[in-house]
Amino acid sequence: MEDVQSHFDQGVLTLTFNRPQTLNALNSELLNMLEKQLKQATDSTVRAVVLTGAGRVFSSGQDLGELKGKGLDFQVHLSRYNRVVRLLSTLEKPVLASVNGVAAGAGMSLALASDLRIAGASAYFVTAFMRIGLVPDSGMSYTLPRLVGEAKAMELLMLSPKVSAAEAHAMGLVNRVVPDQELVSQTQALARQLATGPTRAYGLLKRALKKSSGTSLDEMLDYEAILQGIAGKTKDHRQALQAFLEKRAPSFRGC
Ligand code: LHQ
Repeated sequence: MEDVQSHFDQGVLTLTFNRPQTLNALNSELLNMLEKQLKQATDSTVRAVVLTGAGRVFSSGQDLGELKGKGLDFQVHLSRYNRVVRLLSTLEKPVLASVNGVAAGAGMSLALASDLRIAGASAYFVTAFMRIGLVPDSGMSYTLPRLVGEAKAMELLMLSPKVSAAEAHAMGLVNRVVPDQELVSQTQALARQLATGPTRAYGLLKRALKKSSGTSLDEMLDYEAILQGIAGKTKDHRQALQAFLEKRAPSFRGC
């Protein structure tokens, strides 16, 4: 069985962490496979990506057995995580994390590096790093304060509490909470909605929001104008404009 299962349907690439015996703990093999599959997700037929976990959880984070067993080189290993996080962040199409059960440690980092998060009602998040005397990695010290603010991020990182799906929703950590039994269907429905959207514009939107966090309004106004120049030339924009004027629904092709 593959450590990351891949399923493609109607423009949606679903990547499922598949090591249920360790609660989908992330090890070198899984991360290498995830990196390879995310690189393939740049193909234009893929218009949305879903990350999720097989069995009862999303992911328990770094495989602690691997850390203990092999005396893993932290720097080499972290570069695997970092390549994956960079791919998630720069992939010019929506990435949706569908969180079942728990997302812990670097598993939570991957959920936070996605563009949107949908969670089952019984899911929870735990930063976990401090519980084993480590600092946040895989981008969490960047993504978490941006999502929940610095004070809350400090609390979640220092004290490592269990954060329920409802609490996560209230603090802006997840976008939607749905009944557990509807998580798969609602994830796929949202992913299909994204996969029929203006893919180029979504990609440019990702660039814009990423740029905005370290930029002044003045610089951002110029950058927005550059991106709009690109979006304004897409076929999707032109046909959506025409559709609006003709009072009919647009049909996005992703180009
Ligand atoms: C596991 C794991 C796991 C292996 C459960 N590994 N087996 C760090 C270092 C270096 C480089 C890169 O990045 C990082 C970042 C990190 O991710 S640090 C944080 C690592 N993760 C954790 O510390 C979480 C550890 N796990 C837990 O706290 C709990 O298992 C959670 C809260 C996830 C779930 O609790 P339960 O639902 O009560 O399940 P459980 O604890 O009974 O676990 C079930 C099985 O899964 C069990 O194995 P067993 O053979 O006894 O059934 C666990 O040993 C195994 N497992 N997490 N990360």
